Amino acid sequence: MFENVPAYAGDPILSLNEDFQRDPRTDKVNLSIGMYFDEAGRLPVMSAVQAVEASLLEAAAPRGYLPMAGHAGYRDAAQALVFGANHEARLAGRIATLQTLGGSGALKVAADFLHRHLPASQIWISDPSWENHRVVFEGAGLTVNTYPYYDPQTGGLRFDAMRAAIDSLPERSVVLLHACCHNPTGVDLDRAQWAELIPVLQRRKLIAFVDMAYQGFGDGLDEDAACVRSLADAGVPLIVASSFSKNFSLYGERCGALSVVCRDADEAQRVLGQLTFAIRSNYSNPPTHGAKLVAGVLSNAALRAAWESELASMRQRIKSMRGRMHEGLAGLVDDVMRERYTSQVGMFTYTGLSEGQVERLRAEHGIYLLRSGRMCVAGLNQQNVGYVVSAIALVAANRDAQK
Ligand code: KET
Repeated sequence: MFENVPAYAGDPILSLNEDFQRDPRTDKVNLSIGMYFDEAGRLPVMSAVQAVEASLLEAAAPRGYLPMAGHAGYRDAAQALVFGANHEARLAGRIATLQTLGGSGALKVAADFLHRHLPASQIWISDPSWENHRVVFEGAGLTVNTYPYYDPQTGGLRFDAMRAAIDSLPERSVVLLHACCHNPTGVDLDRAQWAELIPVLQRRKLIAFVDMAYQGFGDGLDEDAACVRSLADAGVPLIVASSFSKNFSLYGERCGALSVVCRDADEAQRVLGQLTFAIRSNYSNPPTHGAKLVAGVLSNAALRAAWESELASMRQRIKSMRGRMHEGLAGLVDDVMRERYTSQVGMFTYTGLSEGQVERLRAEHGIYLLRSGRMCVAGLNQQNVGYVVSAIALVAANRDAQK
């Protein structure tokens, strides 16, 4: 029956992470997957999460089904975190928010919704974007196109080309934007660029679809969501996929949310209903545990403050590792390759290393980056950063051996 099923080539991120786990070398360094590791190289279990978990264990509550749209307290807390507690659209009941299986689940549920209710609309993603964007959207039947984004010459943004491309899209096209800490490049729009782009989306009658998987890892929780709030203020039709995987360090609990900002509360109710149907037809309803953890932290002032401060120190630690790379590489690589460690933001730096150089880092030094040259800076620490600097200097200096 299944003799003609071809082999799965594997995923460029998750399969590489599995290769890393199997690598027997003791000095190996995992800079591949977008996960935050602490100074000791471990995934943090945040103290506020531990406190809620202890109380859940104590209560030993029964495990019924959640509603299809998810845990009510979680949905409300997730919405408030994305839009700000007092955003007008929120107070007016114009935002439909549902609990999803991570940020990925939000992308998939929204993609199913778009495919069913706006079948003529195509989606545009940045060039480059997170590899799985194309996979999820094409998997849901959408046609995926790209708009210019990254400039390999400068390690920065091709903003004019990006804006011009978006300014020429057909009405009702969907534009996927990264709220902050762009994956894979670490290159974000600044405030002035958002202010220039938002009227274009509005005028061209486009739908903004914002992926926010790294809220709190750029400049701060509110700062990182500023573009989402400006889009909502401007009345641009808006879909937001958000995730607690990284900022709560709850990867395996699959905690995400999908929010759609509508014109009025009635439209929001109808959209919520159709999104609920998309969930029912995919996996029926979401799991309880992670939702209770997140809702428990966000609804308690003291735990929330503890979480925010722990997240702030994670953000600071990433910045200090960026500084260490920048300092360490002085005189060893050219300035364009070096400056990006401090000019780019969030978990990722697009190193500009070639595929051949990335392969040498893995084969000769046990240092894992994505083939695209993306480095997860959050995998660096005081112990390994010097080793990574030296290895990059070695492979970057030997240009003849690049391919
Ligand atoms: N969006 C973006 C931009 C993103 O980087 C990730 C995960 C997700 C969504 C998915 O989030 P989740 O809540 O886990 O469903 N990115 C990292 C892990 C992965 O590829 O799955 C990464 O890029 O390494």
